[in-house]
Amino acid sequence: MPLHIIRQDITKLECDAIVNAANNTLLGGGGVDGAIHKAAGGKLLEECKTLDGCDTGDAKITKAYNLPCKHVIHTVGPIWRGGENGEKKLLESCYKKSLALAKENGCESVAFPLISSGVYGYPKDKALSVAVETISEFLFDNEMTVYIVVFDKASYQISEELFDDVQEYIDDNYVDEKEERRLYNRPRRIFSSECDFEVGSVCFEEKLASPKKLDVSLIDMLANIDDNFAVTLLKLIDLKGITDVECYKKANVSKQTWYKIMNEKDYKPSKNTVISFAIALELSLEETKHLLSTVGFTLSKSNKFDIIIEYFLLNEEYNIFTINETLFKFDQVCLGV
Ligand code: AR6
Repeated sequence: MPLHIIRQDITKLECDAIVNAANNTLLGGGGVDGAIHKAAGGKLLEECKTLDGCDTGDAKITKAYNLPCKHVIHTVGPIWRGGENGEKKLLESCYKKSLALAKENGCESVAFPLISSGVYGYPKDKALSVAVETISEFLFDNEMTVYIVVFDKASYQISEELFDDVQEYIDDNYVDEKEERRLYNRPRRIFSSECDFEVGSVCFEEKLASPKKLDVSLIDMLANIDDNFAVTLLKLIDLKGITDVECYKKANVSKQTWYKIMNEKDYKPSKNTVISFAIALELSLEETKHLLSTVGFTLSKSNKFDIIIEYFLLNEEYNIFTINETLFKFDQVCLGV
């Protein structure tokens, strides 16, 4: 997947380049800068001394010495001074310049820490949004795997309002497996008075999901067609009027996965990939279920991941990165993995 958000020590990553949140001298410091210099060894400092420092918002590249990656890209983030002093532009520039350097140097994978979000005081949620937006924009025109490395989970915050909303939705909808079995064993008539569906599957979903009006037009158009996933996907892309590339980029799915889906007859995409496409195509809940069914998947009430996806589909929130931030916060696998 082109953009991963992971929790790791960046000095341990074996990608082509890691990015260092440095200061203008490039001569080392605390935080991630200190950790990178320590792990790379003294030769990194020797090379940094030859670089003549670095302006805020700019980036420079060195070798990685004892680190498991090949290069270190040093960038200098802005110090947070309330947000009205050009901090956002400078932070965006850090990501853009670092990605441009990575590209120039043939890097296929790059890992960023959350620049400026430590000693330099940039609020972590805002720093994360800038990182995600700037990197996604770059990935629309470039093939690269980019990691945003979040050191501690506490530093990773989706807005409190969104978190509370999703939590409430999970609480209202989550059916733990034992509880589900117990309820399913109850006599059928308890359910039949509430809806006409079969006990044990759809009934539960219809009853528990918010009764939002669903757009079923695409479902109608696809009804009774026994197409496989690739064919259904292509039809949906046409119906939505976007290009194949726009679709897989928006789904945060790699070009390789796209080619496999389209060219390997027996290739079965993961549930995660199918949902990523559903989000990219801005499908409704019903349409998503239809797409999932072409590969034999469904959404379940005993799976937090599924409930979070359902929440976003019902709320028509299709920003895959917001969804991924939320999944991460709830300890679920992110989309596009
Ligand atoms: N791996 C991944 N992320 C880390 C690691 C690690 N090993 N260590 C810290 N972080 P900071 P800044 C996270 O303070 O705010 C230095 O002294 C950390 O949790 O390293 O840009 C420089 O020399 C935080 O979210 O960088 C500069 O003087 C993020 O990395 C100044 O600090 C960035 O925190 C730069 O400050």
